[in-house]
Amino acid sequence: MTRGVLIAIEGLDRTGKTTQTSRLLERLDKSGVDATLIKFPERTTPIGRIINTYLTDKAFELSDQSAHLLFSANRWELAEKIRNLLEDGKTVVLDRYVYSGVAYSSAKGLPFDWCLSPDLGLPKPDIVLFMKFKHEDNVTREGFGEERYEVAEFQQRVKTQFEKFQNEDNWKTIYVDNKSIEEVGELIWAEYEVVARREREALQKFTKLE
Ligand code: DGP
Repeated sequence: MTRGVLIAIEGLDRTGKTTQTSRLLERLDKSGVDATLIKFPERTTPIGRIINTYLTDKAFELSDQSAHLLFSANRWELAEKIRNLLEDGKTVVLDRYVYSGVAYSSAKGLPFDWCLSPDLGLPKPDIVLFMKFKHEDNVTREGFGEERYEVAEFQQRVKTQFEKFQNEDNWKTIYVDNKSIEEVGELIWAEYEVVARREREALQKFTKLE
């Protein structure tokens, strides 16, 4: 059996990640692919509940370092589940992952490498789809909500940090400006198919060697 595909969908707040991850799940399901969606932060775990309070209650004080380590610990809470699903041949779609962890905390001024280190050892995605507005105006025009990080100026700094990953071998940028939900969905699906085909071909080669 081939290992399942691990896909992470990343991006700033309000780029449509949640809409696209659930559409991707539906399409995988219709295509007969056994897939699971995991959204980070996973707010229902013991650590996730603290993160939820941190995000929604601005009076809840936590040092930036503590907040960062909680977000990372939240990913580690789910790491074994992700690994087991992949080993069972299931595809796993992540709505945010390590890259959000590093981008949001380093945007606050914490050192980039320090931010990355607690996540080292987590399952590496086969592909990271970074949803992004090409034109900055589209970020600031979007109305942000009430949560802690939903401030346009901060989002710009997060974007700069995210872009430091753009030369990673598993990184693909999806531009969302002026595209319909369906058009963005097609771009994401095309990227998924490339990775899924690569996994199948790798398995065939391996089988031939046996
Ligand atoms: P979401 O549920 O996707 O809207 O995320 C909630 C907020 O938390 C959002 O502003 C992005 C931020 N966030 C997500 N993951 C992390 C992380 O690992 N570290 C930090 N510092 N912030 C994160």
